[in-house]
Amino acid sequence: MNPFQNRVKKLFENQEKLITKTNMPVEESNGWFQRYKNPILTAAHVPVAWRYDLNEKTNPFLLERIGMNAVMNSGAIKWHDKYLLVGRVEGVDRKSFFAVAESPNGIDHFRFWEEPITMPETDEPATNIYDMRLTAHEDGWIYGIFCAERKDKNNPDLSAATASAGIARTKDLKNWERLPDLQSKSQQRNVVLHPEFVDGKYAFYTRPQDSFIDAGSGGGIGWALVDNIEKAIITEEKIIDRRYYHTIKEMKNGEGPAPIKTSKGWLHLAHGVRGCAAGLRYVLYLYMTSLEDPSQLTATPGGYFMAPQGEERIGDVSNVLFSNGWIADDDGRVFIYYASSDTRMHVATTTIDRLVDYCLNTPSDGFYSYTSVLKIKDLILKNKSIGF
Ligand code: M1P
Repeated sequence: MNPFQNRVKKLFENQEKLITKTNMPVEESNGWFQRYKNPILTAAHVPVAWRYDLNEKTNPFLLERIGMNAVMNSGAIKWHDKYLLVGRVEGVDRKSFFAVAESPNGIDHFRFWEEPITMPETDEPATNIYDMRLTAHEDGWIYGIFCAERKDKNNPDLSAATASAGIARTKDLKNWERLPDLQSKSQQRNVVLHPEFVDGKYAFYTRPQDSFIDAGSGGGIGWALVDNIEKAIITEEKIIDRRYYHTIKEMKNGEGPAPIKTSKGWLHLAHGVRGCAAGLRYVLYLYMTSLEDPSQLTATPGGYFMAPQGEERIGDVSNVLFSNGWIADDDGRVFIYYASSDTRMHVATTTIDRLVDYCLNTPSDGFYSYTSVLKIKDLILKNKSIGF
């Protein structure tokens, strides 16, 4: 074996070591979920053959030809007994694309499929596509709803962009049919398709926003019914999960993955954003809605469910947790797939029962320090009454 071949061998061996590393739970104290030690997908997990020209004649220095920057915000689905993530892979050129990674247990051994997804374009190609939410809809298709970003042609500012919801569907996660983007009066990001028809229509969780970055007057997570998914147009949109002053979602919020149906209602995971001296802080929170009317809130536990911790706090966009994928397994376990600081993917595990209990029994935000103290005193009293 010549030195070039040796180095190629090493590249594959190192990656194999990374992919096959066993992931161990780390100690947690609040009972809500279980974090794991290792990130499950990173730029280093992206297949060697996507990055290197492995021919000694054309790449004698064995340089990486196509650099990868991050694997983050991934959609998730259980498919033929495997745990699949549709990762947002971001190259060093700042462009994101989608690629499926598969694990036998949902916790480690995530390996990318042979090729990234070739997402068909609409008539107006998007500059960047990212953050796919997967929905196995009762109409029989698996939908991927994602952000399609384009240069704002009406704004001379070089950085001005528009965000809209791209829609595509598949039966095998390999071949995708692209449908026209969701039409809406405002820009949209973090749009999610509800898994069931509501009043015979497709139902979307939306996130109207004034501009590419600012939610502005878009009051929170919205809800809209659409007649035809092949030409999805929002005519009416109502806000179902508002933003409030001095809460974890004061600046912005957005639906995470498609909600999970439980006997107690629809379980939702979302992200909330607040401003602070260090910039924006993204955390994850939960809420529930009614089975009869999924647009009606039934439980709004106050505060965050998960916040960036330790090394999760550092990355390309620091102080961010973001989730657009979770899997509810048949045995009641839930795998929460979340990205930290727009850089890497992690998993946390929990159960439906724990999440529902959390939602129904965690006090809502009372909006004042005074009400927070009252809630603590209530709990102290309750504990005193049983001798603690
Ligand atoms: O950088 C943090 C996140 O910012 C955006 O989310 P939102 O629209 O709620 O602000 C998205 O671009 C997301 O991809 C990113 O992780």
